[in-house]
This record gives sequence, C-alpha cells and structure tokens, in this order.
Amino acid sequence: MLETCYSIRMRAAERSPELGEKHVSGGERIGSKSQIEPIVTQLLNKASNHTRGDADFIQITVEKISNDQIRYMLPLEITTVETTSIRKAHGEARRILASVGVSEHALDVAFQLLSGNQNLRGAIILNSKTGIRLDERGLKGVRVSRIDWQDVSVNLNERVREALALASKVANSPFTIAELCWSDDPDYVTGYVSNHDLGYVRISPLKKEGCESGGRIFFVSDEVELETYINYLEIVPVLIRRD
Ligand code: WAQ
Ligand code: MG
Ligand code: MG
Ligand code: MG
Repeated sequence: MLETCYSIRMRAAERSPELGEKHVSGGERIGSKSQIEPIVTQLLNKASNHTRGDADFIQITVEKISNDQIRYMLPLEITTVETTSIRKAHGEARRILASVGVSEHALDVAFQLLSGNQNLRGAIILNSKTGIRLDERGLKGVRVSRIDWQDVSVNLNERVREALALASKVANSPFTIAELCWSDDPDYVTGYVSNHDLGYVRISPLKKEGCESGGRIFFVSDEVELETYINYLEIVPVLIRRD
C-alpha cells in the first residue's frame, strides 16, 4: 500500500518598481509525509537563490492528495537540437511545431507572447489553428501542479527533471497539440518543443543571455474542453515513472 501523498507548491515574488509584483520562481512537487520537510527545504532554496531576483514574498502550500487519484506515466524521450543563432533556433522550433499542425499565425502569436513577456507565472493556452488565447488568467496563466517523479533519483539535473515531468504531463492530455517553452531566467537560453509524437525536443539558444522573457505556450485542438483541461493540468496528480 502507498503512503498518503502531499502536493507541495512554492511561489516566490519580488516587489518591483516597474512590474509591481515580479514573479521570481515557482515549484511543484509530490511527496509522502516524511518527504515534506526535505521538499520544503529544496523549494525554499530554489526560491532564495534565484537569478530573477531577491524574493520579498515566498509562499509554500502543502495539501494532502488522494492516492487513488494519482496517474502514472512515462517521460517523453529527450532529443537535443543545437543551432548557432537565436534566429535558427526559432526557425527549427517553428518548423517542428508546424509539422504537428500548429498554424503559422498561432506560431507568430506564441513567439510574440514569449518574447514580450517578462513576468508570466504560468502557461498560456492557445488554439493551435486560430492563435486565440483561451485561458483568461492574464499574467498568472495556468500553472501545472501536482507533478513529480515517482523516484527523484533520476539521472537529470533539477531544471531538466522538472521541465521533462511537466512536459510529459501536458503531452498526456488528448487536447494538447504541442508545447513551446523557454525559461524566464536570464542565465538559461535552452528551451523545448514537445508533444506525444515528437517527444521532448530541447532547442538552443531560444533567447539572448541576460534576457528575462520567457514562458510556456500550450497549443490545443478545437475539441478542447477548457475546464477539463485546466483541471487536469492544475489538479490531477501525476507521477512520472522511469519504466
Ligand atoms: N506550469 C505552467 N507554466 C509554468 C510552470 C508550471 N508549473 N512553471 C513554469 N512555467 C512557465 C512560467 O511562465 C515561467 O515563467 C516559464 O514557464 C519558465 O519557467 O534544458 O527552466 O522554470 O531541457 O524558468 C526548459 C529547458 C527550461 C530545460 C524551462 O522554465 C532543458 C525553465 P522556468
Ligand atoms: Mg520551473
Ligand atoms: Mg530586490
Ligand atoms: Mg523561471
């Protein structure tokens, strides 16, 4: 029998003269009772030593979840594309996303949103054909939560481990056409495109070193049931298993 599990979430923000509340960092984990303390410590460290700023506000939320709601899934396969310029990397990402049905217009909208946003806390949901934004969350976006590895000793660094788990959860919804992501952290220029058929395709460099723009776009099909989709992303607990 499984032990009771807990969802442990963190968000950190800084007071900024230009942006008001500036998003610094977020994190979402799942653990048993005895793992709460080390996970809280890890999330506090993540919030406190961040290249986006010095947090003025850190919130940690711990919630019990029902084990019978946990879904188990495999991680997407990782591949890596390295290019010699941001222009080429964007071209590669666009070509791959177009090949799975994202329209040129939706791609224009997506790249504009990620290039122009320096303070996005969650993901933006876009119709993959029309490029129309479907969530009404503004800068908050939709935060994928209740996601972790079943066994965190997986041989990947923290950033890739988190991103791969998130992308695998997102790709597992029948409404997801694809995802585009790059970090809002100024020191991290690798991003990815992903879906169930493509796997997790890392692409570099998607932005200039030092730049704080970034975020996530979930491209969805016309059939999307938005409430069901957002509930899946935010609430349904998912553990990624290695095999
Ligand atoms: N749910 C939805 N959107 C999120 C979440 C989440 N749980 N976490 C982050 N985002 C959005 C939000 O808009 C952030 O500003 C943006 O994504 C970037 O988050 O080398 O580090 O955590 O394979 O800065 C990808 C490549 C790294 C890793 C992505 O993103 C690799 C990264 P960050
Ligand atoms: Mg993250
Ligand atoms: Mg400060
Ligand atoms: Mg970040």
